[in-house]
Amino acid sequence: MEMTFRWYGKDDPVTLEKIRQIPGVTGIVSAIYDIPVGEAWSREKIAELKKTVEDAGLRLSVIESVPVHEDIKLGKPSRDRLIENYCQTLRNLAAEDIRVVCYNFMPVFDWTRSELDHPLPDGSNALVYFAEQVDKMDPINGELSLPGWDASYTKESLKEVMDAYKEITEEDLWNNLKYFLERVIKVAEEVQVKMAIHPDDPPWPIFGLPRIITNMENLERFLKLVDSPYNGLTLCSGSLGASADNDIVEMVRRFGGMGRIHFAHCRNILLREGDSFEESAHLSEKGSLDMYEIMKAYHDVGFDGPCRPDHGRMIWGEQGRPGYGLYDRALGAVYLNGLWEAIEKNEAKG
Ligand code: DNO
Repeated sequence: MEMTFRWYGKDDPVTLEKIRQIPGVTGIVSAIYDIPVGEAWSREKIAELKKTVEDAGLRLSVIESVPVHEDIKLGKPSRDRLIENYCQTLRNLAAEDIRVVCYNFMPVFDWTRSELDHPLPDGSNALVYFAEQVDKMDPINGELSLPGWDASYTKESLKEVMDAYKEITEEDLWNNLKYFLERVIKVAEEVQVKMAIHPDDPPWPIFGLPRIITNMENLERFLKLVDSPYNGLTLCSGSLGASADNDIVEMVRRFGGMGRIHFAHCRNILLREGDSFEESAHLSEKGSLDMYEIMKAYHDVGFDGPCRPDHGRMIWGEQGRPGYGLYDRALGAVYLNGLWEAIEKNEAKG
């Protein structure tokens, strides 16, 4: 297992120099943020990102994300050209020896929360999803803009794309995903880049938009759409864990055992009544997930891919990108590495 950390590029207040000082973190998870969604990433830009990371003494381990254009998810005629661009990006990433790509297939909105700085009793702030607040949210006219959301939409273009989804059923989305995978995975195999879909967060439909990468059964279905080792998962414990019906340990054992988890997102969440949750600290006792059992499952299946902590709280007065400050994620990385060391040493003793 390689411990990694997400870095949002040169504008990220959490610099590579700081990340390098977190004990046990060797890999960087990043992306190119100034290329419009749908265009191919040039080899030069990829090489530049890689060099920046390597000059700081770290390794560019994963691209998160190469975003999928909405026209592909909607199955529009323009998708063929956009998929070809996507494939070209994969070829260029492979040419720079980048081997894992994370992406998602959530219509319009990436991960969604109702509040970004909800105060917790210990004085820290956390991201929360309170269903009754989300139900009242108006994504088109509302004020909330989440760090994972595409900021390039105008009100009009957002309305247009949301309207386009009114015609799209879950089955249509499955078909469009299959169409995408049938083309992209062929190239991923050729150039040996592991594709790792990120589950939907939260794992249920929001704002009337369909969501399909949500549970065990659907993950099975996803992996069968194109049954290739290059068609794999980013197993995000927090995203899937937001539904109490999802057993993360079982998922890690099942899909990790098949060699289909290419990237592990390990974070804890505290479930509340009625499809609501808080993003707690990583420590098992602070949330609803047993992080020890999750790491043990990764260890048992022989997982040797990249892993990262995720969505830290804001602690010690830190200001910054919600979920992506330095301190709490660093604590998360060190904690996960601590669990891993203990598990490894225990196993070695027999
Ligand atoms: C949230 C992240 C997601 C993830 C994308 C992958 O913090 O896990 O934004 O990067 O869904 O495409």
